[in-house]
Amino acid sequence: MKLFSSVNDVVDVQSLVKEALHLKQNPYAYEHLGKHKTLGLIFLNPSLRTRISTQKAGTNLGMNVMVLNIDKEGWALELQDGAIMNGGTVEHIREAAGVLGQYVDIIGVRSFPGLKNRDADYSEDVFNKFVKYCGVPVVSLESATRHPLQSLADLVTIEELKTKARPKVVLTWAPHVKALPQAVPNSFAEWMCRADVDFTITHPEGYELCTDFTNGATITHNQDEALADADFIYVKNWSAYEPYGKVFGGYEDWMLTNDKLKPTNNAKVMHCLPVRRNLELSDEILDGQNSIVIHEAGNRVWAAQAVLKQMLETL
Ligand code: SN0
Repeated sequence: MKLFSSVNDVVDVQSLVKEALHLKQNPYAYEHLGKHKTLGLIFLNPSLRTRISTQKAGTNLGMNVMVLNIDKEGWALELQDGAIMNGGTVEHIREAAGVLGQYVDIIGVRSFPGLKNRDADYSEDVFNKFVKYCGVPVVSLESATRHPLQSLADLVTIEELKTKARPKVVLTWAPHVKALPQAVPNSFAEWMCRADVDFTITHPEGYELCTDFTNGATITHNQDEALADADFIYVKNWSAYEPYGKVFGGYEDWMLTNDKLKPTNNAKVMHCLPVRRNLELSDEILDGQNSIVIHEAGNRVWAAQAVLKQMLETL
C-alpha cells in the first residue's frame, strides 16, 4: 500500500480487519519490518489518540517515529501556488513536504477542514499536496473529509465485539456547540457501506451528509425509529454539508441517554473521542455498561499497525 486516505485505497477490507486483530494478538511479530525505517507524523491540528496510537504502532513494527506539530513548531506554511510570499507565510508546502520526504520513509498527515469553502475542503487540497510533494507513502491521520484510521479501528471493534453475523449499526448525530468537520461521519459511513452490517444513519433535518459517502445506508430523521434493535450505536456531531459548515442550534434532545437505549438490542455505544460530556454524550452512557469508547480507542493501535505493516511490505 502506497497511500491510505480512504477505504478506496484498501484492496481487501476484510483481510485488513483480520490483520489488525492478528496484530492485537501478536504485537511484536513483525518488528524486523521497520528496522532502519522512519515514520514521520505531521500534525496541523491537535491530536491525542491518533498521535499516540500511530506512534505506538510504528514502534511495535520496529520503526523510528518522529512527530512534528507543524502548525505550532514549524514555519508558517504557504499552500497557494504562485503566491508572492511577502506576508505571514514563510515556507511553501512544496519545500516543506519535499524535505520531510528526504528524512522519513512513511509520512502521516493530519489536516482538518476550514469549514468555510466546501470545494477547497472536499478537494483535499492540503492532504493531496503533501502526497504530491513528499514522494513517500502517506497515511491520513484525518484529512478534511475523512478519518480512515479511525474508521478501520471502528470496524475492527465491531468485528471483535459483534454477537451476530450481520449486526445493526446506527450512526446518530449528537448535539455540540461548535461547527465540527464531517470527516468522521463521512468516513465511518463509507467503511460501514463496505462492511457486512445493516447500516442506518439518523440526524435532524439539515444535517444530510454528502451522498458520495452514504450509498447503501438507510437514512432517517427519526432517531427513535433508527435506534430500534441497534447492536452498535456510533455517536458523533457534525456541521451541515449544505449550507456548508452551518450549525442550526437546538436538537439538544438528540443526546443519547439510557432511556434511548431501551428499544435497542442492549446496544454498544461508540464514539471516536474527544467527547464533550453531557452535551454530545451523557455521563450515564459514558460511565455505564454499554459504552465501549475506551476499548474502541485501544483498537486504534492495531488499525494503524495493520496499515503501516502493509506499507512497509511494499516499500
Ligand atoms: C474532531 C472532529 O473531526 O470532529 C476530531 C475527532 C477525532 N473533533 C473536534 O475537533 C472536537 C473539538 C471540540 O471542540 O469538541
